[in-house]
Amino acid sequence: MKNNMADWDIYCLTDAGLSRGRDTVEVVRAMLQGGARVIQYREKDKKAGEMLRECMEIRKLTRDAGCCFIVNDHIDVAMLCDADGVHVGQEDIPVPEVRRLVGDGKIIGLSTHSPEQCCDAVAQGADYIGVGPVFFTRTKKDVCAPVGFEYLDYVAANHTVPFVAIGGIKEHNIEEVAAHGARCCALVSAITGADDIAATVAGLRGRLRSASGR
Ligand code: TZP
Ligand code: MG
Repeated sequence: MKNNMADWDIYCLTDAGLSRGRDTVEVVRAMLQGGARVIQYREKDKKAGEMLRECMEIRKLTRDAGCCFIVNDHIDVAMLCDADGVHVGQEDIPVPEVRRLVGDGKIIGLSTHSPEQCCDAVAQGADYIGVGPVFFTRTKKDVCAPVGFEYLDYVAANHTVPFVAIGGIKEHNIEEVAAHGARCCALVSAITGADDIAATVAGLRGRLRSASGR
């Protein structure tokens, strides 16, 4: 059965390059200590063998914690470790082809940046969409210009597909993002680069949940 996306709040992503030298599996352990309900493995500079090894370990940890586990880009790694789903971008394997590979039981997330991409994502059967970058970010290479709140407002007002706001979200602006309808926010650098990752995730969850009345 697909993971309960209604339960998602802070969507945590890994990024070894922004983790201040800390091991990715240890970073995930801290995210789980902070109460993460969904974690995405997103490593752009690792070899497939290392990714698979780390994902197998993360799968065990997330399963024990009842946390959803999503793998970015690598459908083969996602399937081999029995992740709950896979996340792709506009230039990756298209959603219908990903679906053929992973089946109906897995979650497929798609990054979107415009109303047209949102409509396409829904039509193609994405289970959730990424909406962003809301703010400027240095984390993603080849990132498009920030979409601001305009696109976020559009998705919140016009669609029922679950969505995750992303891009430049920090402790100081997460309540504003929630006020624009985001029940789930994805953060990379604000979490992986934090002194105390567990406390940061717990604090962000509290802020987001109370700002969105949960
Ligand atoms: N997709 C759109 S922006 C982004 C991704 C993966 C990076 C967000 O990182 P940060 O550090 O939370 O701004
Ligand atoms: Mg991708």
